[in-house]
Amino acid sequence: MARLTLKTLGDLPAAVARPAYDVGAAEVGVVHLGVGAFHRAHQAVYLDDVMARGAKGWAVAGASLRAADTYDALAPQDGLYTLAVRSGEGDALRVVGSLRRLLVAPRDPEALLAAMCDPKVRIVTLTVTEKGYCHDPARGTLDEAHADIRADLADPHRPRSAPGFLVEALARRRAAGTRPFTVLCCDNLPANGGTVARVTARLATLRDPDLGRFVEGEVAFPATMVDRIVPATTDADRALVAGRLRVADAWPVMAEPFSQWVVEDRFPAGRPPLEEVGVQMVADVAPYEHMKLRLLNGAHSTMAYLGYLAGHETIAEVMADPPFAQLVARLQDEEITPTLAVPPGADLDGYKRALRARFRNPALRHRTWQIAMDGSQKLPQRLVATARDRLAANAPIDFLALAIAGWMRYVAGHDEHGRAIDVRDPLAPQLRALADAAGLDAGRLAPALLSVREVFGTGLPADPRFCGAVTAALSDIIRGGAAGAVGRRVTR
Ligand code: CS2
Repeated sequence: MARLTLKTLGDLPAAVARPAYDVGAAEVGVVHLGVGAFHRAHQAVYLDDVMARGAKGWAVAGASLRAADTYDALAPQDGLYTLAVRSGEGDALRVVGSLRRLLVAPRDPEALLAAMCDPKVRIVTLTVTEKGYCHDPARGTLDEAHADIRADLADPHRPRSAPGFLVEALARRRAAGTRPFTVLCCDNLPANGGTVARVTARLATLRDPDLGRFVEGEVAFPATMVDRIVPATTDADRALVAGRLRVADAWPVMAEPFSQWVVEDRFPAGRPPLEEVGVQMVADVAPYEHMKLRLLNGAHSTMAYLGYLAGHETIAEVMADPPFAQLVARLQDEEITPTLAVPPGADLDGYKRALRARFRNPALRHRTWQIAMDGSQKLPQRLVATARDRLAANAPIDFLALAIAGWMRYVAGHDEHGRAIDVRDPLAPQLRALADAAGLDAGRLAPALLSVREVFGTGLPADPRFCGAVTAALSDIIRGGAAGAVGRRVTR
């Protein structure tokens, strides 16, 4: 079967949407680090829309910081790929053209640095996942002991980490008299702009205090809230897309219809007209971020751990299990909502109703195991911070504690039938060692895992209300199973 390329683009069936601009002539103005499925279903689509409206100079050079698989799949396709939007009504297909260049950092770090130093590049966007910032998730500061950070300090001109590439490229631009690019973090970190600014400035300072002051004073790191559910692409998805395109696409991306991007409007080097394509340009992203991280991602992680343990493969399956659906609603309504500073004019009830409908989307097949990954990096902002706010208000944390206990039971490494769980997490070895030493005994396992400072910080584990609630929930899960514990908690 022929491949999707600029040459075959014109022969696609009429039902497949395609770029409404001259793709071959598009010029790069954005370098993206972490060119995975989420970027390709989100920021790259908004930029595709911007270019379709006639704005020039905003195509993307997308870099992978680790594996070459995206390059190997998309370079032979001239960077073209399909976005399949999945809903109960079927799949709507669209070929996206904004990704004009592909790079693989470990293969050729110089090529990526050269792209980042191009004066035409005005923005560097990032989706490198939470762990890609090499930071301490509970404190939001650079992890100076991180192996990649130490390597980047030892050999700064040949970086490995995302912060290492930012610092080296900013240093080179400064030396060349080119104005700095704006750094736009599109990951689900709390206060993502400020966090990435802090991490990057700290790394720069460790290299050279003067460079640190430059990053702090001269580089903009606007905050963003990004939202679109994008499950990992499967071989069945590839076959389905090829059947519809009548050419092969080695790596299409599959997404839900919903998409939201809220961006702090602070781009000293200029920006594309994002407000023309549905992006909300605002002065303060914080309330949007809180609402999304806590209500969506907090519920996601809750369903991931407890749902996986109860034998549910996908989020839609979890939502079809009535006690779980009740858990999600009560967690959101009773424990998360009271902690939120609501965005101006927001209809919170409508937002939550829409969220639950998104979770129920039967066409998505979003796996609980996928969301369960990297819990140590996600829990602080998704669940732990909410529990901290609740306790500060002297309010109960029954559902939050159950979710956190679900994570503990999951990272202990065996499911309820004794089968090994493939726990993916940068702290997995440490979590596993703590769990093995404690055994499946809530009175020992909960305090052992609560001692992981990167997740829980130092104050909360010492609070008997927190420790007590988590231990009781964990004990319930260990004794009666996750499904049993959820059922008992929602009928109480
Ligand atoms: C998910 C997110 O995998 C996860 O941790 O919770 O990727 C989620 O689907 C997105 O943030 C939705 O915007």
